Amino acid sequence: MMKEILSIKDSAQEEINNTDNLDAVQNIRIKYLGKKGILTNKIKALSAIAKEERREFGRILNETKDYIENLLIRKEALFKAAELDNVLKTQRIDVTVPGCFTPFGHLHPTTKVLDEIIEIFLSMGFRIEEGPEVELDYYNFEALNFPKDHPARDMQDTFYITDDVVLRTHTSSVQIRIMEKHNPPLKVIAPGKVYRCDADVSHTPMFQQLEGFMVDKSISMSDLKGILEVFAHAVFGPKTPVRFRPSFFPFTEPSAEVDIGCVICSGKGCSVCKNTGWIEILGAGMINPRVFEKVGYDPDLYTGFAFGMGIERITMLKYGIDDIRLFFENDKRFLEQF
Ligand code: 2NL
Repeated sequence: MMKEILSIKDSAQEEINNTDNLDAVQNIRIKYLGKKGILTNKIKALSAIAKEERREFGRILNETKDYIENLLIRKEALFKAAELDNVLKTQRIDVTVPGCFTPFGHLHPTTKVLDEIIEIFLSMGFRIEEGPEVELDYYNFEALNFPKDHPARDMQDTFYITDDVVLRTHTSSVQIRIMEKHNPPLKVIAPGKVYRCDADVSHTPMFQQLEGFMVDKSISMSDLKGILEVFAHAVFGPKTPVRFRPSFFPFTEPSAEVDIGCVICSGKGCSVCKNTGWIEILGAGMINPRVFEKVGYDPDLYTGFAFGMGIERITMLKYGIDDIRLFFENDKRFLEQF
């Protein structure tokens, strides 16, 4: 037994001395010390030896194992050092070579405009609220005084999930949820994605909207005019003409559409303003008392205004973009201009 151990030790030592690469060292480790290695097998065989001798052979075997392991580690260290030496000699780094330039990205134009608009309303004391994009028919239509046969409720205009669940068509639904939960005074904006069954140069099935409302005792149309004029002047410049034109929405009474002097032709008349000199930027009005009744407000005590705008539309007007689909194509030649 002793002879055998010594011969194992000698042959391992010789093999290790004669290796010339790291892989070979690893193979020798497996050959002698691996799970089925020569020395490992000897250690396993200890149990078959007479008890009196077992202790002594065990000790010698373990010493031999440590001895071989040490030789292996030293040899490995030698090869690793040589390898590093080689890398340092052959792969010198030239710190004077110019670095790679990583171009900076930036926010999407509609995100920039949305952020700008939000900032304007925050500065006037509005707070931001959000709500679900998959919405109950009740919050999207019913509470907003849409009659059952209103064309917007048609499957051709609205994405229905079930009979009474829709993809919200405006963020007014958020405002109803807020009014249901909180009593006036309230001054809220609700930005977010909305969905309509529509697609052409000025419509996409998803677009972003920002609606806002204010409710308190004795809020009037002049509050609405003041707030929206500040908004229009902040986005389109302080000299931009602003006008209110009578309109109709089920959720406001009276209702108005707000126009600015055409940003393309400065009011002279062009194809964008269809020769009227004016461009519509948003819809607004005094909240219909029927909406107040739905959310449990006393319409004799409270009044309020509300407005809504499409963010893509505002962005198109601000930058003179003529096709809404450009926002969704991710063409860097377009996006890099903002
Ligand atoms: C448009 C018109 C508008 C509102 C949205 C509103 C919300 C509540 C109550 C009453 Cl909770 N009104 N929102 C009012 C008038 C117009 O949007 O053209 N949007 C793109």
